[in-house]
Parts: sequence; structure tokens; C-alpha cells
Amino acid sequence: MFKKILVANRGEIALRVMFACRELGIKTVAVYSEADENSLHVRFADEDICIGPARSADSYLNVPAIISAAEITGADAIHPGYGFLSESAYLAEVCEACHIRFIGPDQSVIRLLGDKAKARRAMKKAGVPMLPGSEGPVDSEERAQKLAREIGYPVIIKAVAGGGGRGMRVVKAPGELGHALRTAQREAEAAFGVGDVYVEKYLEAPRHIEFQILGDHHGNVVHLGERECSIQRRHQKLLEESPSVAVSDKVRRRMGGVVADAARAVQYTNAGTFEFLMDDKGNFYFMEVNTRVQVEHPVTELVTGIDIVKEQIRIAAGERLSFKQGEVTFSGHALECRVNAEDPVTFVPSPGVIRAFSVPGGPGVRVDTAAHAEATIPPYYDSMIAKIIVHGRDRQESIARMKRVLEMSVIEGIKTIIPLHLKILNDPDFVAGRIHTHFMERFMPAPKESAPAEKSA
Ligand code: MV4
Repeated sequence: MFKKILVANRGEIALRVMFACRELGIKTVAVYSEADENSLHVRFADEDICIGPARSADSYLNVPAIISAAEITGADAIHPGYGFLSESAYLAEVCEACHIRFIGPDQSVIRLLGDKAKARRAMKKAGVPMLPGSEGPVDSEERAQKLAREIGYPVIIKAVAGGGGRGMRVVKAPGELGHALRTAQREAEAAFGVGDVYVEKYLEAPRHIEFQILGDHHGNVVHLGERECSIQRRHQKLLEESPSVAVSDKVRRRMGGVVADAARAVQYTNAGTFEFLMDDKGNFYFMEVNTRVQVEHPVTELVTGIDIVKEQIRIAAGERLSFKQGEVTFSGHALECRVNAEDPVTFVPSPGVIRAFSVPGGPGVRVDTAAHAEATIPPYYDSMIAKIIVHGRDRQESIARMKRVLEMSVIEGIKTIIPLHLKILNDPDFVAGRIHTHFMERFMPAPKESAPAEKSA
């Protein structure tokens, strides 16, 4: 087992990783930017190193600074958390060269799955259900026109290097295709340095359903069931749950099996998430694989009782998964609300000093946060300041539990989206489980023609 892990992240996920390290008896190294000197992830680490100025590009995204910090402190592994360098094949490659273990899949697997066209091909070959679409990138308008005619409109153009909704274009009719193709290519080139795009059939109002998997270095892969993440805005998830109302035990077993087989086919190791779109008939279609631990992993931890971050560390250290698929059980229902420091109506970020911070606990409540009274929320990073996760015997109980936690939370000095979460939790369609990826549009201030939701972020 590792003796010392460097946590290449900040905020709640840095703390979450340190909790796992402590429980496993592993020393921790925090890295921090000049804006985070007084933050909890620095205070709770055994050692800490400043890696640069506030801007992410100069600190949390600075590979040489992070590798140097690991070498200076003698860390034997790096946990990247989510965001920042968590899906950087480059960091994983440099770690390998420096004999520092990267806690995540192999760099070649990150690279394969990071290319959405390659991932699509690999997953199709492995038997994962796909929407009709192009085999690899589409370069000419003629090919795109022919393909779209075969598939049928609407179609969607996606950047090969994209993900998370960046560089996408929905095309409703042949007349729009040429322009959409060129714009998408240009946007992708500007955003990712790779202009390649691919085409697939567009689903109008699907659910977002994802499967959590764990794979060790001995060929064992298990799935930990699904999370439904349909409640999102501009590709930022707001509320996640497990199980999904749209997934039966039988479908979970079948899709979980498909996903675990596909993970084995690409020699996937460590934690991963297979994202799907589900249509109104319950059909699943592959979207992408996330090669990191995700923000919403706690909902899966609550329904399975498995500590995903500890498993990531054990797997990276070469240990075998300590349980088999048949030993994974699903109990009750879990719900997560992301508490962002934003105006609950306009979503304008609200950084500043938190004057009061009190989120009640009680049965079935977990709060993952690095926030506290007197803490400063810097303007440089993501606005998520806490995750409130509840576990109930069923969906109804977790909704009621979440409502009482949100109603009794006191956060002063900054604005949060807690009032928006309460609106969602009181919505009859949400309560009935009638949700899809466009659910939030009705909560938004007057929709504009050029609302950026379907465009590049
Ligand atoms: C789609 C789609 C409909 N049809 N692909 C958005 C993020 C990126 N990973 C893929 N996305 C979508 N791909 C097809 N063929 C709709 C979306 C989409 C979406 C997906 C998941 C969660 C929220 C979303 C919001 C708008 C569009």
C-alpha cells in the first residue's frame, strides 16, 4: 500500500480523498494555490506545498509544479480528484515516467476514451448499444449530408475532443447541416485544438443515466448500479439520484453486465462512469466514459455501502477488488443536491466571505464540503461549495429528508442555489420521476433564441 498520497485538487474532493487516506493509514500532501492558503484541505493534510498563483492554469493545472511537489515530498501516488487534471492522459503519462502512481486508469485508456469517436467505436465493438451515427470523424459536408439522410433528422454534431456539451450542434434539417458542421469544427478547433467532429442521431428529451464501475489490475470489473443525472443546467448537473425511477432491477443487471463487459474489453482499471442517454421507451444509448471519480459518487456510496475513493486507492496499489458482483447490494434511495455559490435565479456566481454556515445532520444525511463560517469563496474556481447527500428507504423518504435539510440550512454572506433545489423538490413532475435533460428549462428566466445550452460552453 502507498505510504503517502499527493492530492492534486482543492475543496471538498481534496478533503474527501484525504478522509480515505486517513482511514487507510496513508499520509497526505496538499497542493494549493495562493488563493487557497487558508483552506481546509491545506489544514488537514500532513504536508502542504504552494504550487502557484490563484489562476488554475498557473497552479492546479500545472503538471510540472505538481510533479515537483510529489518528488519533493516523496509521495508515491497522486490522486487527481475530479476536474482539473483528473482526465489528463498527459499527467498520467508523466506520473508513469516518474514512477509515481496515478490513481486512475492507464494513460492509454484515458487517451482512448477521451477521443469520443474512438470511444464510440471501441464501445460499439464491445457490444454497448449505440445511436446510429458516423464511424469516426466526418470531414466533408457531402459525407455528413449522406449520413444524416440515412440516420434521419434531427442529428447532432459533436466534437471528438469534446464532452460535457462543448462544441455540439443540433441540426434539424439538411439546409442547416453545412453551416453547423463548419461552425462545430471551428469551435472544436478553437476550444480543444482538434477540429474533428462526428455525427449521430439526436434524441429530443432523454434521461441522463450513468453506471459506476470499478476495475482492478487482475481483470475483475464490477458495476455499482446507476445514477440518474437528468437535472442539469448547461451541462452542469444540479441534482443526482440512485436508483433511477426508470431503471428496474432487471435492466440494472442487464445494463450493468453490458458495461462491466465493455470495461473489461478495454482493460479498464480504477473507477469509471459509463454515461448513457435513455429515450422515453427505456432504450439506452452510449454517450461517453468518464475516467475519473465523479462529483456525484456519494449517491452510489450510500446505496451500495462501498467507499469508492478507498477502492480507487486500493486498486491503484495493485490490490484485488475485495468483493464480487454478487456481493454488491443496493439499498434504499440516495439524492444529492449540489450547493453552488450562485444566484438561484440568474446563476451569476456569488463568491465572497461566508458569514454563517450551518447544515443540519441527522439520520441519513451526509455533507461533503470544505466550506465553513468565515471561509472565503474565491472567484477563480468552480462555484460548488457543498454537496448535500441524503439516504432514505425510498425516493419519497429521501426527497422529504433533503427538503428538511435544505429548509434548515443557514448559509449567510453569499448566495446559494438552495432555493432552486427546493423548487425542484416540490415540483410535481420531479416528485413523480417525470424528468429528462431539459427539465430545468422551465425554471429558467425567459428562454432566449441564442441560449447557450446547446452551444459551446
Ligand atoms: C446528445 C443528446 C441527444 N442526442 N446526443 C450533452 C453533453 C454531451 N456529453 C452529450 N450531450 C448530449 N448528447 C444525442 N445523440 C443530448 C445531449 C444533451 C444532454 C445530455 C446529458 C445531460 C444533459 C444534456 C443537455 C442537453 C443535451
